[in-house]
Amino acid sequence: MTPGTHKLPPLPYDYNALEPFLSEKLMRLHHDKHHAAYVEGLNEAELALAAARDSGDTLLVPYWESRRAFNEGGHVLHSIFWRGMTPVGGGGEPGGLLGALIERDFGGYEKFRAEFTAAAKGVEGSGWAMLFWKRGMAGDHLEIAAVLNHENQALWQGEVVLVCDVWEHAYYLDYLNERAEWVDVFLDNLVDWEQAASRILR
Ligand code: MN3
Repeated sequence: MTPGTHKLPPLPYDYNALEPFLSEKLMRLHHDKHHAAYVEGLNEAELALAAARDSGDTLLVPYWESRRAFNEGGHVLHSIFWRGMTPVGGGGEPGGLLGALIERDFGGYEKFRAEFTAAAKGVEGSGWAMLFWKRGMAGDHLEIAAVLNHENQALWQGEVVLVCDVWEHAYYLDYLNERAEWVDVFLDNLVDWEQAASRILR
């Protein structure tokens, strides 16, 4: 991909499609301002990084690499986050293969739910609760991580299955400071488990 040419993808549903759980006002702000800022920041960082490399400015290279990682993480995770929610029939306990894997790797949906919620609450400041599919010598399996900011990618070597945004901009307008209430609503009413499962099976 040519550096500096990332574009903000549209939401996969209308801005008001997730009401009453997420308001149109919050969705417009979150997508059109916050996600857009990460796309802009990623493009800026890619161009500046290329320029710094061309000019041989070795002091600036790590700075722009760090800016790129932050903004790329934001762009990628928001893209997964939007697709991981559905206006119709979202949330609750998944069936199928993902349901079976949650049973195998967490000992059941309720235990998964408690662990995911704890990760979301445990993020200090801004970040994400993440369910990811880890491939490794111990065998492929599901894991949960509390991700600070966006870019701590070392944590989730593997495929991101589901993310819940717990930056304040993701819920404050509708839930004020009640992050736990937002995470409950996300899990009980919004998660698109079919979409999440497809991220493992593809
Ligand atoms: Mn966000």
